[in-house]
Amino acid sequence: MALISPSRRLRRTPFSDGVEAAGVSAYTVYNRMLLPTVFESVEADYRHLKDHVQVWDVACERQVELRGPDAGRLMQMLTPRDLRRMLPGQCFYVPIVDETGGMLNDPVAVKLAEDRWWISIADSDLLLWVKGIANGYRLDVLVDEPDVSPLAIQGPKSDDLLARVFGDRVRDIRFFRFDMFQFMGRDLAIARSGYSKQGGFEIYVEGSDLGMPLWNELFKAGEDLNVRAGCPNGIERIEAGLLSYGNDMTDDNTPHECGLGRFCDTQTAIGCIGRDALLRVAKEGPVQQIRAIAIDGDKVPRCDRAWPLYADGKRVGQVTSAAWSPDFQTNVSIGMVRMTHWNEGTRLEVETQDGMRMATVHEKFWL
Ligand code: THG
Repeated sequence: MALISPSRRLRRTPFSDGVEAAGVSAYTVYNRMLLPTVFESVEADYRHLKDHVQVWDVACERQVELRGPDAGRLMQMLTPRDLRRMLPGQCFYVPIVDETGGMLNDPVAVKLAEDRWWISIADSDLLLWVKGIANGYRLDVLVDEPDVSPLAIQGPKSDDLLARVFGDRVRDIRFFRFDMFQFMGRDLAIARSGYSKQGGFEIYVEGSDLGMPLWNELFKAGEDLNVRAGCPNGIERIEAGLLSYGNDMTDDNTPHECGLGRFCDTQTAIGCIGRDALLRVAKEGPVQQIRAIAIDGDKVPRCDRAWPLYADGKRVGQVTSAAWSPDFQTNVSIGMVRMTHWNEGTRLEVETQDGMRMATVHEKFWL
């Protein structure tokens, strides 16, 4: 593919200067912002992520802030996950659905206070939907995109790196919880979360002016830990079964089709806009679902389009993300498979742009 032309519509991040100095070699566009995808090579980045520690510019995970007395009510209107027991200091992975039960986004909800939430969004224009709901229902809440840019620290040495910059208290942060820490006299939320299964944190950097000072401090502190700039890794996230909105699912899919039923409490999520629709589809159960799919043969080409899945020449689904896994010595992939063919061990054919391959359906992901 040719290069993408930079312009004001394609936003840089507070860390872009650091990302460029670190030798980024490819970007994608996410929420109209730059998201690095490769530094050395996807395979070399993968090895380093699993063995050391990386700093990821994930500023493109923009925040939709809800502020005011109706913030909690609005948040519950957006998701079928029951939020009544969620406390300030917690993060929840929440499917967001429309009135048909279709997925609009799969963000992390961050509860800062009863009347203040951040929705850390995947790649879709959720701000517009949320503003529309808030205004349409005349809710007493302010909805906007604050100057907050997540910086992820991921990999087995994440605790050691962050403890050097923020103190040993970071080691006490529990999974999907956050606590407040100071940097240059300013308060930052740091959560134990992130788009990998290698462990780590996400720093919600509030104020673009802190971006490069924090970036530089992390690299100085982590020199002997072999810290590097990294990014969500296309191999590791497939091994882990971490879904990519717009790739692995769209607004045509329900959370149940996406395997996100464990994040839905549709019976008790009173107020959720998609509740009635989801109660109807949940009664029948989904007729297709996300699966891990191992693809035979050597390294597959880039999965830049949906690859049809066939059984006996009939279409039974599609693969939407795929990569060669050095650790598992197979091509790992994520697909949506019809009920008739979604059981463990089912053999299928997948049509890549370079031809047909045999593949095996799995009921569990690799990590
Ligand atoms: N962190 C933050 N914002 C984000 C992402 C993130 N916004 C965009 C995108 N990633 C949203 N998608 C996901 C997908 C998976 C997870 C988080 C965000 C995730 N899932 C774990 C899992 O499925 O194993 C844990 C879920 C749980 O147990 O609650 O972490 O990464 N800030």
